[in-house]
Amino acid sequence: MKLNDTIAAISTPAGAGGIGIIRISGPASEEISRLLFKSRRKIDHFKTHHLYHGEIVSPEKYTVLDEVLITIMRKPHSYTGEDIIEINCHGGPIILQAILSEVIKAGARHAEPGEFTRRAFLNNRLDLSQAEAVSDMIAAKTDRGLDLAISHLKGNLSEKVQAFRSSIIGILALLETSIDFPEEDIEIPLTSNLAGKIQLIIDELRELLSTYHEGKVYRDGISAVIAGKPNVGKSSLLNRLLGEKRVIVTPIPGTTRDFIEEVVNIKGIPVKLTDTAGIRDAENIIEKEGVELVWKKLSSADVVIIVLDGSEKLTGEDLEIIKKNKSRNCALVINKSDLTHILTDQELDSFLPDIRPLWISAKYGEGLSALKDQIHSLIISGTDDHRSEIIITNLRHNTALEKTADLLSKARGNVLEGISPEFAALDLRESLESLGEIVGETVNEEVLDRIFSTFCIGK
Ligand SMILES: Nc1nc2c(ncn2[C@@H]2O[C@H](COP(=O)(O)OP(=O)(O)OP(=O)(O)O)[C@@H](O)[C@H]2O)c(=O)[nH]1
Ligand SMILES: [Mg+2]
Repeated sequence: MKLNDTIAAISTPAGAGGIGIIRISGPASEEISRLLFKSRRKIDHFKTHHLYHGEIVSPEKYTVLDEVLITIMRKPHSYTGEDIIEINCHGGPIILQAILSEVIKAGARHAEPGEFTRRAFLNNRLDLSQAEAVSDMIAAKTDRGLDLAISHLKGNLSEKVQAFRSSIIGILALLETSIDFPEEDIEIPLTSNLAGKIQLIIDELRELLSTYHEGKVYRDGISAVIAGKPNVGKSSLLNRLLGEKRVIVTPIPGTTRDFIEEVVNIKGIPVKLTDTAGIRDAENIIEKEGVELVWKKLSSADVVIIVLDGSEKLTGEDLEIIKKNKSRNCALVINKSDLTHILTDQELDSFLPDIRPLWISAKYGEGLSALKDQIHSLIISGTDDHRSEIIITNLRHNTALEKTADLLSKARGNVLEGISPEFAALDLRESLESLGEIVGETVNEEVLDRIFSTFCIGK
């Protein structure tokens, strides 16, 4: 990938909006703007990081394309570390495209996905874990997911990684002294002391690694499937959790045929909630097919929400659904609590002794917060709920930290066995490399391509 040319892209989302932004980065940014931007003052006299009013004019046709505001952010104090021009124009797709094509004609090239951030990384404006946090911030599905991304962008994870690195370098220095001057009388800490120091780092790494489950849940979310016989109120429950009338609800059993999926925010967790067709002995081929699909869907769900109708007696269908899901991560909901209670908790106790049923009314919105609490605790157990700021959310980071911890364990083993210190030193050096992968000091082009290709264009 070329780094010395000038790139441009529309940085605002597709579609119409009040304002649209075109971003240009690279050495020719100012030259391109000089060609297209007309105002009373000369661009050369513009102060960096100030907004100026003017017009974008097509140099070939001498026509005004739009009235705009532009900002020059001169290097090195810009997002990419290069000269950046941002054109704030009216947010119509035709206007934006017309201005972008003039910018391209004037010498820029279309930016690839994530290329602005890639340049920021290559120019040391941020490290790789911070660059990934930029993408996570944009993709965040809940406020909690956003908080975690911001913490990474602020460099909290990078700082922690650097702290691990300096501890390892300290140990490595001790080992290397004994390798370099074996005959000299240099005091090397006792083997057990050295092993103890390595163990401390391993313990800290393992603690950080234990946050990954939670981090992944808040960043990527989980899937929950609502299941039950027809007419118990599954669709009503989805609508209620979503806060809008998304699914058709009628008193006719068999109303829902296909899966309906929506993401809802349950206590900071993005939950992909699926409403399903009611499970029953299907009468026709369409329904049979639908029910088959429900069983399949249930087998891959992170959480199953079993819904029963509290105003009716338990049926064979209810029992079949309970039986097939009781060993899974499930919540048991008794709906229609506003009607006369026919079902009792005691009755259910014999089938599901370990699960406390929750009475709700999907129709009137009763008992929903207890259900949300239960879904949250099914996913994140009490001990998992870390309040610390540093939480691992990214598989790549998790893998690198695991590898680091394994290499440190190997080094510790070698120290304890009294094997020549070269071996432990080698393991420690490899562990440093593995930590370096997180912040991007030891990654190759291929990894960078993979990471930045998931970004949006213009970021
Ligand atoms: N009284 C009362 N009625 C409810 C409640 N929840 C749902 N209903 C009613 O029960 C009927 C069925 O509701 P749905 O949400 O369509 O039930 P479903 O489980 O999706 O049904 P299928 O799609 O046919 O499997 C509708 O008439 C709802 O208004 C509730 O909490 N209380
Ligand atoms: Mg339904």
